[in-house]
Amino acid sequence: MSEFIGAPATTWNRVEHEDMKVKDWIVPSFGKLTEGFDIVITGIPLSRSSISASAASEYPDFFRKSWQFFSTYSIDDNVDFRHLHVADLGDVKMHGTNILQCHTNIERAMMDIQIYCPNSFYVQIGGDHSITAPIVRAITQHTGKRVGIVQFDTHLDLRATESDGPTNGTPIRQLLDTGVVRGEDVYNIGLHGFYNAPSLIKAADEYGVNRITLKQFRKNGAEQQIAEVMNSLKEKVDIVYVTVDMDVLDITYAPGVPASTPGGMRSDELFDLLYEVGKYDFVYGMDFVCLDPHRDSREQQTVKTGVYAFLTVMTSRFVHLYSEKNTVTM
Ligand SMILES: [Mn+2]
Repeated sequence: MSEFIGAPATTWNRVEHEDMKVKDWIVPSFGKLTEGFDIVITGIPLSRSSISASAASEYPDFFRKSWQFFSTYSIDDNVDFRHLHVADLGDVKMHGTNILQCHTNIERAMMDIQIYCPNSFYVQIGGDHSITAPIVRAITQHTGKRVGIVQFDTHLDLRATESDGPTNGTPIRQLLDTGVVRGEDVYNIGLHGFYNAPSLIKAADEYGVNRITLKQFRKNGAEQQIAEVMNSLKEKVDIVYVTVDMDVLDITYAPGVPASTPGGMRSDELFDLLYEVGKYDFVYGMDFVCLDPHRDSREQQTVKTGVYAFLTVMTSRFVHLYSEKNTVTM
Protein backbone atom coordinates (compact mmCIF):
# COMPACT_ATOMS: atom_id res chain seq x y z
CA MET A 1 0.00 0.00 0.00
CA SER A 2 0.98 3.61 -0.39
CA GLU A 3 -0.74 6.27 1.69
CA PHE A 4 -0.15 8.69 -1.19
CA ILE A 5 -2.14 6.76 -3.82
CA GLY A 6 -5.89 6.14 -3.91
CA ALA A 7 -8.58 4.71 -6.16
CA PRO A 8 -9.59 6.82 -9.18
CA ALA A 9 -13.17 7.86 -9.97
CA THR A 10 -13.24 5.51 -12.96
CA THR A 11 -13.18 1.78 -12.47
CA TRP A 12 -13.82 -0.94 -15.00
CA ASN A 13 -14.67 -4.61 -15.34
CA ARG A 14 -12.06 -6.76 -16.98
CA VAL A 15 -13.38 -9.51 -19.22
CA GLU A 16 -10.86 -12.03 -20.51
CA HIS A 17 -11.80 -13.21 -23.97
CA GLU A 18 -10.38 -13.66 -27.42
CA ASP A 19 -10.95 -10.12 -28.61
CA MET A 20 -9.56 -8.16 -25.70
CA LYS A 21 -9.90 -4.43 -25.29
CA VAL A 22 -7.29 -2.45 -23.41
CA LYS A 23 -9.71 -2.16 -20.45
CA ASP A 24 -9.80 -5.97 -20.27
CA TRP A 25 -6.02 -6.09 -20.10
CA ILE A 26 -4.98 -3.54 -17.47
CA VAL A 27 -5.35 -4.81 -13.91
CA PRO A 28 -6.90 -2.39 -11.39
CA SER A 29 -4.59 -2.53 -8.40
CA PHE A 30 -5.52 0.70 -6.67
CA GLY A 31 -3.13 1.60 -3.90
CA LYS A 32 -1.91 -2.02 -3.86
CA LEU A 33 1.73 -1.91 -4.84
CA THR A 34 3.21 -5.32 -5.61
CA GLU A 35 6.07 -6.69 -7.63
CA GLY A 36 5.72 -8.74 -10.78
CA PHE A 37 4.15 -6.19 -13.09
CA ASP A 38 6.02 -5.36 -16.31
CA ILE A 39 4.45 -1.91 -16.35
CA VAL A 40 2.65 0.13 -13.71
CA ILE A 41 0.49 3.15 -14.52
CA THR A 42 -0.22 5.95 -12.04
CA GLY A 43 -2.59 8.87 -12.53
CA ILE A 44 -1.36 12.27 -11.33
CA PRO A 45 -4.42 14.54 -11.37
CA LEU A 46 -2.82 17.94 -10.77
CA SER A 47 -3.35 21.03 -12.94
CA ARG A 48 -3.58 23.93 -10.49
CA SER A 49 0.11 24.43 -11.32
CA SER A 50 -0.60 25.07 -15.02
CA ILE A 51 0.18 28.55 -16.39
CA SER A 52 -2.79 28.35 -18.80
CA ALA A 53 -6.09 27.44 -17.16
CA SER A 54 -6.30 23.69 -17.53
CA ALA A 55 -8.36 20.70 -16.49
CA ALA A 56 -5.47 18.34 -17.19
CA SER A 57 -6.25 16.91 -13.75
CA GLU A 58 -9.19 15.16 -15.46
CA TYR A 59 -7.00 13.38 -17.99
CA PRO A 60 -6.17 10.23 -15.97
CA ASP A 61 -9.87 9.36 -15.82
CA PHE A 62 -10.58 10.22 -19.46
CA PHE A 63 -7.51 8.17 -20.40
CA ARG A 64 -8.97 5.16 -18.58
CA LYS A 65 -12.43 5.65 -20.08
CA SER A 66 -10.96 5.57 -23.60
CA TRP A 67 -9.39 2.12 -23.18
CA GLN A 68 -12.64 0.57 -24.36
CA PHE A 69 -11.96 1.93 -27.87
CA PHE A 70 -8.64 0.12 -28.34
CA SER A 71 -7.74 -3.53 -28.88
CA THR A 72 -4.64 -5.19 -27.43
CA TYR A 73 -3.73 -6.39 -30.92
CA SER A 74 -1.49 -4.21 -33.10
CA ILE A 75 -1.94 -4.80 -36.80
CA ASP A 76 1.27 -2.92 -37.65
CA ASP A 77 3.42 -5.35 -35.69
CA ASN A 78 1.04 -8.30 -35.79
CA VAL A 79 1.36 -8.80 -32.05
CA ASP A 80 -1.04 -8.98 -29.13
CA PHE A 81 0.55 -7.18 -26.21
CA ARG A 82 -1.98 -8.62 -23.73
CA HIS A 83 0.89 -10.80 -22.51
CA LEU A 84 2.47 -7.80 -20.85
CA HIS A 85 1.49 -7.72 -17.19
CA VAL A 86 0.21 -4.19 -16.55
CA ALA A 87 -1.33 -2.66 -13.43
CA ASP A 88 -3.13 0.63 -12.83
CA LEU A 89 -2.16 1.73 -9.32
CA GLY A 90 -4.75 4.54 -9.16
CA ASP A 91 -4.20 8.26 -8.62
CA VAL A 92 -1.75 10.14 -6.43
CA LYS A 93 -3.73 11.93 -3.71
CA MET A 94 -3.80 15.70 -4.09
CA HIS A 95 -4.28 18.54 -1.65
CA GLY A 96 -7.12 20.91 -2.61
CA THR A 97 -5.16 24.16 -2.47
CA ASN A 98 -1.51 23.48 -1.59
CA ILE A 99 0.47 22.84 -4.76
CA LEU A 100 3.74 22.21 -2.92
CA GLN A 101 1.98 19.55 -0.84
CA CYS A 102 0.75 17.99 -4.09
CA HIS A 103 4.32 17.86 -5.41
CA THR A 104 5.51 16.29 -2.16
CA ASN A 105 2.77 13.67 -2.45
CA ILE A 106 3.87 12.90 -6.02
CA GLU A 107 7.48 12.51 -4.94
CA ARG A 108 6.56 10.22 -2.04
CA ALA A 109 4.18 8.17 -4.18
CA MET A 110 6.96 7.69 -6.76
CA MET A 111 9.33 6.56 -4.01
CA ASP A 112 6.77 3.99 -2.79
CA ILE A 113 6.07 2.79 -6.33
CA GLN A 114 9.75 2.15 -7.03
CA ILE A 115 10.23 0.38 -3.70
CA TYR A 116 7.17 -1.88 -3.90
CA CYS A 117 7.00 -2.35 -7.68
CA PRO A 118 10.69 -2.95 -8.49
CA ASN A 119 11.80 -3.72 -12.04
CA SER A 120 8.64 -2.30 -13.57
CA PHE A 121 8.40 0.36 -16.25
CA TYR A 122 6.76 3.41 -14.69
CA VAL A 123 4.13 5.31 -16.68
CA GLN A 124 2.66 8.49 -15.19
CA ILE A 125 -0.45 10.11 -16.61
CA GLY A 126 -0.73 13.84 -15.84
CA GLY A 127 -1.68 16.34 -14.89
CA ASP A 128 0.33 19.31 -16.06
CA HIS A 129 4.06 19.39 -16.72
CA SER A 130 4.96 20.49 -13.18
CA ILE A 131 4.59 16.82 -12.12
CA THR A 132 7.77 15.81 -13.96
CA ALA A 133 10.03 17.57 -11.44
CA PRO A 134 8.91 15.60 -8.34
CA ILE A 135 8.79 12.36 -10.38
CA VAL A 136 12.39 12.72 -11.55
CA ARG A 137 13.54 13.80 -8.07
CA ALA A 138 12.11 10.55 -6.70
CA ILE A 139 13.81 8.54 -9.44
CA THR A 140 17.29 9.98 -8.83
CA GLN A 141 16.79 9.68 -5.09
CA HIS A 142 15.65 6.05 -5.24
CA THR A 143 18.10 4.78 -7.84
CA GLY A 144 21.11 6.99 -7.06
CA LYS A 145 21.74 6.90 -10.81
CA ARG A 146 22.54 9.59 -13.35
CA VAL A 147 19.25 10.27 -15.12
CA GLY A 148 18.86 11.70 -18.63
CA ILE A 149 15.67 13.28 -19.92
CA VAL A 150 14.13 13.07 -23.38
CA GLN A 151 11.47 15.77 -23.57
CA PHE A 152 8.93 16.10 -26.37
CA ASP A 153 7.71 19.68 -26.05
CA THR A 154 7.01 22.90 -27.90
CA HIS A 155 8.64 24.74 -24.99
CA LEU A 156 11.92 24.48 -23.11
CA ASP A 157 10.17 24.64 -19.71
CA LEU A 158 13.16 26.55 -18.42
CA ARG A 159 11.36 29.57 -17.00
CA ALA A 160 13.01 30.87 -13.85
CA THR A 161 11.67 29.28 -10.70
CA GLU A 162 12.15 32.46 -8.64
CA SER A 163 9.61 34.34 -10.78
CA ASP A 164 7.37 31.49 -11.97
CA GLY A 165 7.41 28.99 -9.10
CA PRO A 166 6.88 25.25 -9.51
CA THR A 167 4.50 25.53 -12.49
CA ASN A 168 4.29 23.64 -15.76
CA GLY A 169 6.68 26.27 -17.20
CA THR A 170 9.60 25.35 -14.95
CA PRO A 171 9.95 21.58 -14.39
CA ILE A 172 13.23 21.23 -16.29
CA ARG A 173 14.68 24.40 -14.73
CA GLN A 174 13.81 23.08 -11.25
CA LEU A 175 15.69 19.85 -11.94
CA LEU A 176 18.74 21.65 -13.35
CA ASP A 177 18.94 24.31 -10.62
CA THR A 178 18.86 21.68 -7.89
CA GLY A 179 21.47 19.50 -9.60
CA VAL A 180 19.08 16.55 -9.93
CA VAL A 181 19.72 16.43 -13.69
CA ARG A 182 22.51 17.97 -15.80
CA GLY A 183 21.66 20.21 -18.74
CA GLU A 184 23.81 18.17 -21.10
CA ASP A 185 21.63 15.13 -20.23
CA VAL A 186 18.41 16.82 -21.38
CA TYR A 187 17.27 16.43 -25.01
CA ASN A 188 14.29 18.47 -26.11
CA ILE A 189 12.69 17.32 -29.36
CA GLY A 190 9.94 19.27 -31.11
CA LEU A 191 10.78 22.95 -30.59
CA HIS A 192 9.39 25.11 -33.35
CA GLY A 193 8.03 28.50 -34.22
CA PHE A 194 7.66 31.51 -32.02
CA TYR A 195 7.02 30.17 -28.56
CA ASN A 196 10.33 30.40 -26.70
CA ALA A 197 11.73 33.78 -25.66
CA PRO A 198 15.39 34.57 -26.43
CA SER A 199 16.18 34.64 -22.70
CA LEU A 200 15.06 31.02 -22.47
CA ILE A 201 17.25 30.02 -25.42
CA LYS A 202 20.13 31.75 -23.63
CA ALA A 203 19.32 29.81 -20.45
CA ALA A 204 19.24 26.57 -22.44
CA ASP A 205 22.70 27.38 -23.83
CA GLU A 206 24.06 28.15 -20.39
CA TYR A 207 22.73 24.89 -18.97
CA GLY A 208 23.83 22.96 -22.07
CA VAL A 209 20.35 21.63 -22.85
CA ASN A 210 20.27 19.85 -26.21
CA ARG A 211 17.69 21.23 -28.59
CA ILE A 212 16.37 19.35 -31.61
CA THR A 213 13.90 21.45 -33.54
CA LEU A 214 10.96 19.96 -35.35
CA LYS A 215 12.64 20.83 -38.66
CA GLN A 216 15.85 19.03 -37.66
CA PHE A 217 13.90 15.96 -36.58
CA ARG A 218 12.03 15.93 -39.90
CA LYS A 219 15.32 15.88 -41.80
CA ASN A 220 16.59 12.93 -39.76
CA GLY A 221 13.46 10.83 -39.39
CA ALA A 222 12.30 9.15 -36.19
CA GLU A 223 14.58 6.10 -36.21
CA GLN A 224 17.79 8.02 -36.84
CA GLN A 225 16.84 10.88 -34.52
CA ILE A 226 16.06 8.70 -31.51
CA ALA A 227 19.11 6.49 -32.18
CA GLU A 228 21.32 9.61 -32.14
CA VAL A 229 19.79 10.89 -28.91
CA MET A 230 19.85 7.51 -27.14
CA ASN A 231 23.40 6.71 -28.27
CA SER A 232 24.74 9.97 -26.92
CA LEU A 233 22.74 9.53 -23.69
CA LYS A 234 24.15 6.00 -23.29
CA GLU A 235 27.65 7.48 -23.10
CA LYS A 236 26.66 9.75 -20.20
CA VAL A 237 23.74 8.49 -18.13
CA ASP A 238 22.55 5.26 -16.49
CA ILE A 239 18.83 5.59 -17.14
CA VAL A 240 16.49 7.83 -19.13
CA TYR A 241 13.14 9.39 -18.27
CA VAL A 242 10.89 10.37 -21.17
CA THR A 243 8.40 13.19 -20.77
CA VAL A 244 5.76 13.84 -23.41
CA ASP A 245 4.17 17.28 -23.21
CA MET A 246 1.20 16.86 -25.52
CA ASP A 247 1.59 20.53 -26.45
CA VAL A 248 4.33 19.35 -28.81
CA LEU A 249 1.46 18.44 -31.15
CA ASP A 250 0.06 20.85 -33.70
CA ILE A 251 -3.10 22.58 -32.49
CA THR A 252 -5.03 20.87 -35.29
CA TYR A 253 -4.10 17.47 -33.89
CA ALA A 254 -4.46 18.44 -30.23
CA PRO A 255 -7.38 20.79 -29.61
CA GLY A 256 -7.50 19.40 -26.07
CA VAL A 257 -4.11 20.83 -25.11
CA PRO A 258 -4.25 24.39 -23.75
CA ALA A 259 -0.73 25.29 -25.00
CA SER A 260 -0.71 23.49 -28.36
CA THR A 261 0.30 25.71 -31.28
CA PRO A 262 0.24 25.97 -35.05
CA GLY A 263 3.32 24.50 -36.70
CA GLY A 264 3.61 21.63 -34.25
CA MET A 265 4.26 17.92 -34.61
CA ARG A 266 1.77 15.64 -36.33
CA SER A 267 0.39 12.80 -34.24
CA ASP A 268 1.88 10.16 -36.59
CA GLU A 269 5.31 11.74 -36.08
CA LEU A 270 4.91 11.54 -32.30
CA PHE A 271 3.84 7.88 -32.60
CA ASP A 272 6.90 7.09 -34.77
CA LEU A 273 9.22 8.76 -32.25
CA LEU A 274 7.63 6.94 -29.31
CA TYR A 275 7.86 3.63 -31.14
CA GLU A 276 11.62 4.19 -31.39
CA VAL A 277 11.80 5.18 -27.71
CA GLY A 278 10.15 1.85 -26.83
CA LYS A 279 13.17 -0.07 -28.18
CA TYR A 280 15.54 1.08 -25.43
CA ASP A 281 15.55 -0.80 -22.16
CA PHE A 282 17.49 1.89 -20.27
CA VAL A 283 14.37 4.02 -20.50
CA TYR A 284 13.15 3.76 -16.91
CA GLY A 285 9.79 5.49 -17.10
CA MET A 286 7.77 8.17 -18.79
CA ASP A 287 4.90 10.59 -18.47
CA PHE A 288 2.20 12.15 -20.65
CA VAL A 289 1.17 15.64 -19.55
CA CYS A 290 -0.85 18.79 -20.26
CA LEU A 291 -3.86 17.22 -21.95
CA ASP A 292 -7.12 18.89 -20.90
CA PRO A 293 -10.06 16.65 -21.86
CA HIS A 294 -12.57 19.45 -21.18
CA ARG A 295 -11.15 21.38 -24.14
CA ASP A 296 -11.13 18.40 -26.43
CA SER A 297 -13.45 17.92 -29.39
CA ARG A 298 -16.69 16.06 -28.75
CA GLU A 299 -15.14 12.98 -30.31
CA GLN A 300 -12.23 13.28 -27.83
CA GLN A 301 -9.64 13.23 -30.56
CA THR A 302 -6.82 14.39 -28.25
CA VAL A 303 -7.67 11.95 -25.46
CA LYS A 304 -7.66 9.12 -28.00
CA THR A 305 -4.37 10.38 -29.45
CA GLY A 306 -2.89 10.21 -25.96
CA VAL A 307 -4.03 6.62 -25.50
CA TYR A 308 -2.66 5.73 -28.94
CA ALA A 309 0.71 7.28 -27.98
CA PHE A 310 0.81 5.20 -24.79
CA LEU A 311 -0.15 2.00 -26.65
CA THR A 312 2.56 2.68 -29.24
CA VAL A 313 5.19 2.57 -26.50
CA MET A 314 3.60 -0.60 -25.09
CA THR A 315 3.66 -2.29 -28.49
CA SER A 316 7.27 -1.36 -29.15
CA ARG A 317 8.47 -2.45 -25.71
CA PHE A 318 6.59 -5.73 -26.10
CA VAL A 319 8.15 -6.42 -29.51
CA HIS A 320 11.69 -5.34 -28.65
CA LEU A 321 12.18 -5.93 -24.92
CA TYR A 322 9.92 -8.85 -24.01
CA SER A 323 10.77 -11.33 -26.74
CA GLU A 324 10.31 -14.25 -24.32
CA LYS A 325 6.61 -13.36 -24.02
CA ASN A 326 6.28 -12.40 -27.63
CA THR A 327 5.50 -15.86 -28.97
CA VAL A 328 1.88 -15.40 -29.91
CA THR A 329 1.15 -13.93 -33.32
CA MET A 330 -1.99 -14.23 -35.36
MN1 LIG B 1 6.13 21.38 -21.14
